[in-house]
Amino acid sequence: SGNSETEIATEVEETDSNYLSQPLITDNFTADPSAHVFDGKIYIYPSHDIESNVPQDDLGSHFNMMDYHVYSMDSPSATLVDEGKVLAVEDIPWAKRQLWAPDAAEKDGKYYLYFPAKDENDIFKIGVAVGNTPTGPFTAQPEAIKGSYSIDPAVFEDSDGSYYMYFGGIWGGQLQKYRNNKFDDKGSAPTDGLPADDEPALGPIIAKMSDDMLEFAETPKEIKILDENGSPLLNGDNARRFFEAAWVHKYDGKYYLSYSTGDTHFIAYATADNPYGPFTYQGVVLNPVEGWTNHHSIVEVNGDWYLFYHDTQLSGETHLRNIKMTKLTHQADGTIQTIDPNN
Ligand code: FUB
Repeated sequence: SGNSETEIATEVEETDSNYLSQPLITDNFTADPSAHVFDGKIYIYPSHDIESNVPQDDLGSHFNMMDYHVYSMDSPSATLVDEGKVLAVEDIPWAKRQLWAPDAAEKDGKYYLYFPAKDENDIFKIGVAVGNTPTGPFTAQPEAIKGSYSIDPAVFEDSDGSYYMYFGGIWGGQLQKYRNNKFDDKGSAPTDGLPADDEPALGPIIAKMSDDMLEFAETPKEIKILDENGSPLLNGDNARRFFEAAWVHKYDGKYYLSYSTGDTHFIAYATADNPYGPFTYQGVVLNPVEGWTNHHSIVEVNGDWYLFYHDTQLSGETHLRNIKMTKLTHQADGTIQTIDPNN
């Protein structure tokens, strides 16, 4: 097991017709791509996967990442440029390990890189690092964001100039250990702390950001995801309930919350008429990809919409992923056309 990074490029075929699209990066393993258009250019903020020989478990300990690179693209068909390493775990005073899925936001000419990491007690929190350009360098704040917990921050800029962070993920992401923003460790098995299967599932968490983008401006709230009858999705409904990887985009005045269903491996989505929801489940954006995790972003570039996602085409190893992109279609009735990663 364990391809070294130098071996990757020689192993990838030019194209492989078993896949809908090909890896964007072949000299590093990358995952969880958060894409944005800043100043007319595409920037991608992915996780940087590495082989650190930590054994696999249900808490994702094998996802033992140490730094972030930023990538840019002049247009959707351009070659990706590696802008280099922009933040490393040793530069984050409060963080000890596991730099998981990041996101970035721009406000008033400053750039904010948001990231989850475990602290010295192995508790996930969310941090922010600040830069003057989309490619950094980024300087981490000395402490994690006050009141933050769990993983997978996604910061959405609404049309009125408000910014909201969506975050959270169950099992390895530790969300099941919290209720009402309070930590209550219910045991060490991965699923300890989850609701019963006939109880409402845990939802992602939302908090409006402060004007300086460094803090939450309000007490974080849990988002409800409802089924077609207006009832909350249940914890046992693991083909539809939220697991991790929240992302929000706005299309035609509607808010689209997309997320991974984790152990059933879909990117699902739900819609609402305001950023807080409740959201109503609509269907599947992306069918399961190769590898356990499924994690994406959705972004508009010059009027066209794109899905950025990952799979494990280059390595065949669940923790050594490669990012990809493909077009996404909003249909006339507001639904998203389901994407199949394998043709
Ligand atoms: O990349 C590490 C973790 O795996 C992410 O934070 C999750 O969303 C999953 O993709």
